[in-house]
Amino acid sequence: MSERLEQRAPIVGRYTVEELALATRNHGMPLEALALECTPVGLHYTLVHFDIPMLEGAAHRLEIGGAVERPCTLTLEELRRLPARTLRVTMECAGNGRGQTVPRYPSMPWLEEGVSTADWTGVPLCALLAQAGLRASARELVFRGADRGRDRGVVHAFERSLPVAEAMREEVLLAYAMNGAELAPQHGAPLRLVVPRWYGMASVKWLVAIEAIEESFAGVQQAASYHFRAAPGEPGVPCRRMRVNSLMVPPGVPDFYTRARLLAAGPTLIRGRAWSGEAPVVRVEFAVDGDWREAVLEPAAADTAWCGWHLTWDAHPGAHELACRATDAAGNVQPLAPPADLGGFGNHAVQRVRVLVR
Ligand SMILES: Nc1nc2c(c(=O)[nH]1)N[C@H]1C(S)=C(S)[C@@H](COP(=O)(O)O)O[C@H]1N2
Ligand SMILES: [Mo]
Repeated sequence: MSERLEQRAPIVGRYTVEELALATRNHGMPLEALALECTPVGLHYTLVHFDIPMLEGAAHRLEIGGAVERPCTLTLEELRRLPARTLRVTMECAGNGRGQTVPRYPSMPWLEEGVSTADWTGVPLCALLAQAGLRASARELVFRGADRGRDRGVVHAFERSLPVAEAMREEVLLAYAMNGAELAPQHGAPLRLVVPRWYGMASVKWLVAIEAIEESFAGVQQAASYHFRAAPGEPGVPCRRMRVNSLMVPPGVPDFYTRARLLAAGPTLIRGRAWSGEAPVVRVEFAVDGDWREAVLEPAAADTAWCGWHLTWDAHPGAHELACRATDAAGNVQPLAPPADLGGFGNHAVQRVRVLVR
């Protein structure tokens, strides 16, 4: 499918006006918010492909159909009456880090801030699918958002699918609340899917329909976009679980324009967060000018959320480059350089922070 669709030409060098427009519409989490385990709604990163639909909760309907015994239409009130679950979930955009790749795919030019953690409340999807009577012949569930636009030359609604086994995981939620409040418009009000451990594109916002299908879904956002491809023409590997990654709170104070960090010499607390959608994080290392040492790992609040880490660094005067690197229980380690990827997906290379110690 990818062959037949438009592909934008890669960019080398300066950021374009189109990238700037995407970067001002969408936004990342300011890295100082890594100090908080749960990201306040206004600081949570946002990624919106088209326009934010302004939906009314009272008028909202969720349709469940396709390969189910009992197709149905649910109001938000009906969903709220079902047993709810709240989960702390770290979500990261699959394109996070794209802005640091060379050449760059023309899309949201995240540097490293397209990640956040929130408490999502809603109905486990598996309960609704059981109620609707999912047929044994069903292979995937397609989730449709209310937003529409054109990408890769095709006008479409934002739609993504999950294989039945993934959709049936008890932690997959139809969420109507975030951090204890109704969803904000930019985060999918009044109803969205939340797929813990997967990159953010799976968590369809402004959810209006779920359809069980007996084949694999061929929509643009599923079959063409969101594939790891090292070279043009490759069928690619679909982006699914978040790769192991970590970030630190940039220490000291910033220079306003360059964001370079300034700090005083002496013992300095360095702290950050680490996550992986594949397996629990088991190790975080920290480097000063390429010299690696162990950080102290803190327990995660939930296995669907990032964990904290910290250490004390005795900062010596001079210009230094700090870095952090996480490893998960499956043996995945962050690379030192971005993995080659045409779409700029899954860049989990170590974060580098330049500091000037005085
Ligand atoms: N309907 C719809 N759902 C969507 C998107 C979108 O553009 N439309 N963007 C996806 C992507 S790429 C990401 S990373 C997450 C971001 O969720 P957030 O903005 O609440 O952080 O939403 C996903 N769900
Ligand atoms: Mo994303």
